[in-house]
Amino acid sequence: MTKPDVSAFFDEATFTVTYVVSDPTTGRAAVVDPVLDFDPASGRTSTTSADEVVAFVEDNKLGVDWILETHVHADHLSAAPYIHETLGGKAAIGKDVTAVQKTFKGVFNLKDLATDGSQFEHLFADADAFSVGSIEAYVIATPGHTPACVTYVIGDAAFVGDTLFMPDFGSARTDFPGGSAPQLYESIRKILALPDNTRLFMCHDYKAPGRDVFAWETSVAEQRANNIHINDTVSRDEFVAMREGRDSQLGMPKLILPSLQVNLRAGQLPEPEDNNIRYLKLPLDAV
Ligand SMILES: N[C@@H](CCC(=O)N[C@@H](CS)C(=O)NCC(=O)O)C(=O)O
Ligand SMILES: [Fe+2]
Repeated sequence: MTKPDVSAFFDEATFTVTYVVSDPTTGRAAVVDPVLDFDPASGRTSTTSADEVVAFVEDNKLGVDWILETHVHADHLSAAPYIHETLGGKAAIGKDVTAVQKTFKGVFNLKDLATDGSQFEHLFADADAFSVGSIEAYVIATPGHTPACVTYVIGDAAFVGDTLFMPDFGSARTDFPGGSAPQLYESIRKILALPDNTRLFMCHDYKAPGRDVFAWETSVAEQRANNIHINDTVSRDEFVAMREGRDSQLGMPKLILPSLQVNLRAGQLPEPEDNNIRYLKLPLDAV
């Protein structure tokens, strides 16, 4: 099996990892979870982070076929539209994005938001196959953190989104609307059933007690042996009790309200008003 080249771009402002995954034989590539920088204090967006990805793709003469979102992110704005404009590629996400759109259409009162996922160019169902150049790839639906979460398996590499984090940090939270700890347990067991030497690429890293560098790559074998939340000795009930306990202590991500409004539309910013300025909403006492 050809192994894809994987390059990581870490955004320290949101602890998010963007990946460029490419086929060394054809130069075809996918960009996973691109970030649009956003400063909530000033309302300014910038493409500094995304431009690093663009420069890397151009310098290495790669061709982008896919822009893959692992889920509707609640902690950063997606740069999928910017990547699409500059590099091309089809923006794709799990088909259950429709459930997330239905939930938040109400919260944000987005009367004209289509809730059929049509803002994305492709919707993936569980087990759908695709390819990155000559490398075979497929999707595993891995809900639990959100209903639309998917894992992309590309050759020997899996992009797990918010399911597992590094072994010393554990797993993703399950307290967002439509989240479920029992579902996350089942989803993680599917990832851990991949071959032991599968490379696993995390969507976030927050460091961990005793570790002062960021890290985002591990393997199935390492997770099964060492993950502090879910390894081969942890039962479903133990995981659910731990996860729900921890979730009840967590504050909301800093950028959840801006992120959802933008990411529900595949990263498109709201249309400008008649003064040519775009606005995001801040729903009070609703989330
Ligand atoms: N402090 C971060 C928190 C982000 C956060 O809640 N991350 C989610 C993924 S979107 C998570 O699963 N965190 C796991 C945890 O903190 O246990 C922020 O404000 O953005
Ligand atoms: Fe997330």
